[in-house]
Amino acid sequence: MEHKYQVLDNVNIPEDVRKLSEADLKTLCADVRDFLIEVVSKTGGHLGAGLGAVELSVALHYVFDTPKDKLVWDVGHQAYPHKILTGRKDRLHTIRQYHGLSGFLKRSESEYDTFGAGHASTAISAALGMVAARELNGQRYKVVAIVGDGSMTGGMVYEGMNNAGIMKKDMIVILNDNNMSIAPNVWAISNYFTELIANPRYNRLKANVYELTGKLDAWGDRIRRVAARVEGGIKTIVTPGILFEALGFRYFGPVNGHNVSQLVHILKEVKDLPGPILVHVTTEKGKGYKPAEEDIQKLHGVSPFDKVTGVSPKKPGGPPAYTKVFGQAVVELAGADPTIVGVTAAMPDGTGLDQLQAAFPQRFYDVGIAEQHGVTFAAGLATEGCTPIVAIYSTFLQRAFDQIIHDVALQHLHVIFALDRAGLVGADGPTHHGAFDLSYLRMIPGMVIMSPKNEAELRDMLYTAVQYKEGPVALRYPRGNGFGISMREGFQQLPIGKAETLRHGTDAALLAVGAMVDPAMRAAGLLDARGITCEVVNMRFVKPLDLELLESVAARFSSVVTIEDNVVTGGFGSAVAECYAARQSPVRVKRHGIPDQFIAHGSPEELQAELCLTPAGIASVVQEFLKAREAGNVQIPPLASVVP
Ligand SMILES: Cc1ncc(C[n+]2csc(CCOP(=O)(O)OP(=O)(O)O)c2C)c(N)n1
Repeated sequence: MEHKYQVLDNVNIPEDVRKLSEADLKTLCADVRDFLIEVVSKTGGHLGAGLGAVELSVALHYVFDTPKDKLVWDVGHQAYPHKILTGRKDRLHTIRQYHGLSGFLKRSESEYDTFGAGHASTAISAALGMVAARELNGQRYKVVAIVGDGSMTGGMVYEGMNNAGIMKKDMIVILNDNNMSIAPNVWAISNYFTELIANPRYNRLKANVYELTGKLDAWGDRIRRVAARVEGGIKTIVTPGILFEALGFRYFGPVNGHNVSQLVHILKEVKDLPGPILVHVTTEKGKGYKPAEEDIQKLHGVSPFDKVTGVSPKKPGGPPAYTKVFGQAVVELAGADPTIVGVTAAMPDGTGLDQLQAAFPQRFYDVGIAEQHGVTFAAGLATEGCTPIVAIYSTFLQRAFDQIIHDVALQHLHVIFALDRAGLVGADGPTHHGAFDLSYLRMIPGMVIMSPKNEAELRDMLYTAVQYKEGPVALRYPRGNGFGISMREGFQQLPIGKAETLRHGTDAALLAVGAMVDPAMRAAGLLDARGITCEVVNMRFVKPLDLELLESVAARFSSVVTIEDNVVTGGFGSAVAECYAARQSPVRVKRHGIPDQFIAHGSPEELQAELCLTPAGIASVVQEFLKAREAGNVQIPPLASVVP
């Protein structure tokens, strides 16, 4: 750290925080905020949420005996200040980089990261599990779950609270309420809170009751219980509901989450209270950094930026992103077909459905961070003649696996799933890679799965999906930009289950899907120069497979390489291998894709290179595969050496 930070320079771990006077905490917060802006302006990463959680992070580590006491952060993108305070400030500049710190919570990274996260709404359940373990093991420590208001739109939160309310064990939930998800939050309960915060009569009464209970330490729990009843009574009179209390939580708040002394005060007060406690903390996303306060949505996640202006250097105008092409195509199709509706789970911008929202607001639904509900909601729409396009990132659709099977596919409902961010996503890492969708969708009867080789094909596939009325269709495409190829007006319907042969060859057939088609073509170019000629097929459909094509390939080639940016286990290559195995074909299949491992974070280029998914990598995999055969390698290698 070149910079001088008055208090932070002497703070490395929470023990150091706890040695500070309460007066120093304010300076520490200012230091953490400055440091966070300084580092993230260079590295890029999540900014707004962390800035809003500075005081909360400091106060929590000040009051609780971490890591013995467990802090369980939801999602994890707000945990940069927590990372700064827990021995990682000197490595913060590596965040989200290859071999650097993770942008989320990661148990293997620090003992202070008690539970891995990246997907929303998990903290209360995980914390409750720790509470149950604590009781079983006869241990004594505090467990605190910190959940954002956006994450409170996820159903798991209520499953966890309901269970906690029944178990009645000591635990604390901090509701970090900044009234924002990534986009403006769509939480019906936020109206209740707005009223709560705006209602001075209730707040005054509440403060009095709270003061009273705080001053009656000597009388212990009994008086607190009576006071709580009084407090509950007041609330029912002056607030529209007592949701959390009904779930068995004692509610405290709202507390100003940027007043560190007040936070420390209330955390000390509730720390030893029995039973489930909820502390409602109001914060501001981007707090203390003007550009982030002014454009919270944009500065949620950022690329490196100028600290003074908050502006990132303009990237050279490249080809349009898949997301944008998708969003535009949805609007065009919706213009012609009034049955089309769009469904997003808290990601209107991220999925490109914001374009539909602008053009046809009445046919756009943001259901919150509620992928499961979103899918079944779409199923309901489909039963009544709507054509729902459910746009959810590949990784988040994992949440709705049963809903896809039970509510959509089993009833043959025409729901279109648009899976953005399929394949390796890069810096967000293992919690966010879209590495599994081909596997988890392929097994579902009646599901049509396609993946475009470029952005023009994405348009045609979306059109094809809308026309195909017989059941669910999934369309998966990668993060990032297309190729900038010229796009014709209108759309072309593709024959379901038909592949496209892009070049002919004699030595091997490379069967590729989606984003892997281009590198496969380039790999074939590299192999040409080495005297190996490959046929390259853009499979287009992972389900149904083009059996005629597979038949023709088997008749002409003894070596087939499948290429996908999905795990090889149960993915596209497995589908091809299953086909050939079913008819006992002698064709040898090499499945190339993401191995059966969780892939760390890094730039897409670094990860592709590591996994041999670049043109050069694919070429070397194909060459090795052919070499083994040419050498007359009749020895059957041990399974452990060939199973990826
Ligand atoms: C299951 C799931 N769906 C979507 C997301 C994408 N996502 C990341 S953060 C976020 C908003 C979270 O809002 P909140 O919990 O209020 O935290 P804040 O950023 O406001 O601190 C969303 C939708 C996710 N992480 N997990």
